Amino acid sequence: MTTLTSEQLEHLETFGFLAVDEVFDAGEVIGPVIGEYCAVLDQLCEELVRRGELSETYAELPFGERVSRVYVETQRVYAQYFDFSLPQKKIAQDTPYWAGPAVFAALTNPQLLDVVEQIVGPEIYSNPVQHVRVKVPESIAPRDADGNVIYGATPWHQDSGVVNAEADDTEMLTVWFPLMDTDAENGCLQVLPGSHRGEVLTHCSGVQGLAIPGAMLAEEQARAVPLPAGGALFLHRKTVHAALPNVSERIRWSFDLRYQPIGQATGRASFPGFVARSRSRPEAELRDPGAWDEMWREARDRLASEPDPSYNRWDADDPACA
Ligand SMILES: O=C(O)CCC(=O)C(=O)O
Ligand SMILES: [Fe+2]
Repeated sequence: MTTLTSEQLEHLETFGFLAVDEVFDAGEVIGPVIGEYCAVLDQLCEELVRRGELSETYAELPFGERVSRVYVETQRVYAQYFDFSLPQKKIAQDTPYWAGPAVFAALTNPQLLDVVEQIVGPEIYSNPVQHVRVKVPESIAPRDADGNVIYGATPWHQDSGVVNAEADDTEMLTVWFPLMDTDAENGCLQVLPGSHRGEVLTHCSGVQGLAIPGAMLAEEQARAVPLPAGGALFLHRKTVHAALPNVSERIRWSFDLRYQPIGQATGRASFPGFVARSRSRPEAELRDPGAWDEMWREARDRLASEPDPSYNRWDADDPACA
């Protein structure tokens, strides 16, 4: 078990982030996840070929090259096919998502939860704000009419800013980890050390989602956080962070998960979270990956017939966004 030192816990407390190079066994956790996503991509390719949108399935290529070929040939991004969360808007009965057993095993990995427990405490809830992010190199990435990469570098934001204000006091911990070694070239995260001590800042809608205006940030203080596969970055909910662009020749692939003490608001009440670990009531822990998938299916069915929830508390015409 990785035991965090008091220096590491102090670092998190003081700077709002902590990078740990060895959290879990990369082969044990990431291998099956990659295997599962290869099957998801396989399905996607078959579907696109059937619909006449892709010339061939590229079945012989490894995941990264295959997904890149699909994005380049179709000039589209299929992020939602891989994600284990639903979009914030326009959810339909057939909105794709992937909540498979290897992904569930990663979310509930005991080595990962051992570290989370040292920060969040022994009663751990898996917050439903969680994503897999596959980013193809910016040099070949599909772009919108204005030339912006469609699924590019995540802009500066706080994770508190992308959930409802009801979760402002929730002790939500973000756990970001790469499925491959990441560095400044292939688009690792960057943080503003100590920014978690401030308020929840104004977030404005932009091409890549909600973003804090540059004028509110001391960007020159940014610290890139490279990480090997098997390592993780832990972030306070108010730590300002962003991703660097993927200027490498390969994909950049990561998970971002959030955990919090059981019983606190998640900030996205219409999405399903679950008890990942409970030392006081172990029988409350969710252990069945099929049940987790079912929870997402039910949420999708329900949300498909309901108005879109809103997770953005700021006005588009907020003067800070002008
Ligand atoms: O991986 C990214 O590009 C962004 C991740 C992020 O913002 C997060 O983990 O909270
Ligand atoms: Fe984030």
